[in-house]
Amino acid sequence: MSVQSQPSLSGRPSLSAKTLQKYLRQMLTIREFEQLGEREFRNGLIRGYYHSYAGQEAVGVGFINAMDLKRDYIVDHYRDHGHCLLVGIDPSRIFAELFGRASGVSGGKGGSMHMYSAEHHFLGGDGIVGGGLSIAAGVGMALRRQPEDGICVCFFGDGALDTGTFHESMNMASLWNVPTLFICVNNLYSMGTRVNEHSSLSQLVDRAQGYGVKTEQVDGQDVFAVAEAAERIFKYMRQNKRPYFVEALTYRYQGHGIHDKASNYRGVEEEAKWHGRDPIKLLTEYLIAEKVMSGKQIEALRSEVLHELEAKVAEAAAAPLPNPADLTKDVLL
Ligand SMILES: Cc1ncc(C[n+]2csc(CCOP(=O)(O)OP(=O)(O)O)c2C)c(N)n1
Ligand SMILES: [Mg+2]
Repeated sequence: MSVQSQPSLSGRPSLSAKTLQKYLRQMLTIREFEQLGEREFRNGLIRGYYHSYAGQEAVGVGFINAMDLKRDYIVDHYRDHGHCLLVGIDPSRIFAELFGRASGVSGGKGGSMHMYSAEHHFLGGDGIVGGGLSIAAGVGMALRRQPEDGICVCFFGDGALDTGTFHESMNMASLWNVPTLFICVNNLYSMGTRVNEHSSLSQLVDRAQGYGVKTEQVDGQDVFAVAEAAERIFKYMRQNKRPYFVEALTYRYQGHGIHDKASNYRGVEEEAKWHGRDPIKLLTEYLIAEKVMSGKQIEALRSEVLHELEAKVAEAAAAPLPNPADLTKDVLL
């Protein structure tokens, strides 16, 4: 499937105006959050790594809104800030984690890649490529033994398909009927390596099908398409208690991490093409065409979101650093 050949949203009327406005706010929040985060990295408030989710917002919005976070769980990879926002973690606690503050969601000891909130059923980002897959299979197995029909959702990149744990996890999840939804976020690159240079098969879904797992591709730029697929897949999984594999086709706007300019492995033409199908732009155009919101209202919403997030940055920056005495607390020794 070439998502770039589809110029506009698929436009399913099943989503109400209220839902679409909520999705727009969420996508704008993620986009603005990442821009503020990168700004604060450059200002020296954040050290280490920063992997932006900008460009990939519709994938998280479509899937996480379809989850029931009273009974479902997420296991994530390191590109995790947007997902933390979507499960309802206060942005000041996410910024505080990035700033290494005690009020951070992981007590300021995890940083960008290791956000964690059991309370929000968010079982962590992970700096190890593929590291979440077997954990997600295990969580799914535990959920299968409980009466609530819960599902574990695992997000990972195209690069994770090249790890051994991908094959082990798919095999056991299929064999033991584990209700884990494996979402491979194919943003075309694993660091600077293009997907056709690291995957022997051009269709990533084919790599999961070998384990007898149901698969599908979804246009990750189109929030309607993601939301529709998510609702249908969750229904199937709750009824059938089976794993599922989705390849979400999308693009990351920034380099792999904040230190990567991406200019040595991809061109401006490719970037421009994907920006032409930006998930926020597509939804915005749809809302204006359908007279759900005016351009002015959308700009006002963007400013409101930015204003709110700036206050969260200030709150996080004023928070204290962790107590050195807590250094080994929450650490398995
Ligand atoms: C096991 C392991 N091998 C290598 C790395 C180094 N590494 C960090 S990110 C990355 C690329 C992963 O790309 P992908 O899975 O496509 O995710 P994306 O960054 O595109 O979201 C690599 C190779 C690592 N962190 N862990
Ligand atoms: Mg990738």
